[in-house]
Amino acid sequence: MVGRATRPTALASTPGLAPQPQVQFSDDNARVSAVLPTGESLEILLYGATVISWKDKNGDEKLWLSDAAKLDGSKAVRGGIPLVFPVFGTAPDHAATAQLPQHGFARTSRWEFLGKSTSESAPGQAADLSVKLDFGLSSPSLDSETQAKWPYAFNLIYSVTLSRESLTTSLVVTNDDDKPFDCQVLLHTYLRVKDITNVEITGLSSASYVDKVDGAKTKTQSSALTIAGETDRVYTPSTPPSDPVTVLEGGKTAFTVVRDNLSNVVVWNPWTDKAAGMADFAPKDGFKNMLCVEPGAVGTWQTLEPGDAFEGAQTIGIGY
Ligand code: TA6
Repeated sequence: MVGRATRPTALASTPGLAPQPQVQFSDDNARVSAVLPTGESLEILLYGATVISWKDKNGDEKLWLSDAAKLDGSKAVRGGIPLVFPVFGTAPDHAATAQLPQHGFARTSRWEFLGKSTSESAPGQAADLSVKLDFGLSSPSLDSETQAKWPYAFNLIYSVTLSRESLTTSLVVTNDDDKPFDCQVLLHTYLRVKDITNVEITGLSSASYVDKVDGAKTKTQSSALTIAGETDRVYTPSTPPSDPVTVLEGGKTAFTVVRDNLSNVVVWNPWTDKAAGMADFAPKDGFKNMLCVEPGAVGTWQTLEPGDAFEGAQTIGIGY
């Protein structure tokens, strides 16, 4: 475990080695940041282990973050990549999670930074071109009120890997209890787009979905998805998770999202009224520049027996 530091600490790298990713950890302002030798960068808040910034080699931000987002742990971050666990939304009919807040406690808990690892440069390769940052959250680190609401022994390991043209986030849930528990997992990614009215999403055709804007009716996606109003849908694609969901802007690929062991994709844009109703959503027309594409296992419950683990991941690729 990395020791408590007052000033940002640059994690050491070996002299003479190829240029290395630079990682800074600041316990005080609860952040970890990383920069690749080629310029790509990342910033993660220990509150919720929330990725709050991801920039490409040109310094262009890929994630949307509200100007009014709370970054002090007082509320889930409005933007970036909040982590949803152990319940998606609220589940009043599911006794074990009925008392938990919307989207669970992982996104509002303070995680620990467990350390970094970098890719080994292949002989002759100029530089180490990816860095993996690991974060942990386990039941003893929850406050007593939350422990009382969800009295299970668990361990979460969250790994964020920054590479040149992609970002991978993977979550491992382990049941350390002597009784089974149910959970749901989702990576609530807020992608930044230039103009939502110019966006098309492919890779969901013929997928069934629950339309939460239309009385939770179950429907089937016919063609590419465009966003022209409030959208809140839970998709269950019939295609394998390895088949990408692609976000195009003006016909050009902006993002590809590939899932691993996550059978659902939630697509969300609050549009005008919902954005106006959220105090931490700013600017109010910010919905024109964000699109949530959220891989998850939320259609049913994952039941973990004692000692069992569940792992799910996403890889977001950048289209230049
Ligand atoms: O993932 C989509 C969704 O469940 C929407 O229903 C909307 O509520 C959104 O999450 C944001 O939830 P939050 O609790 O962050 O306000």
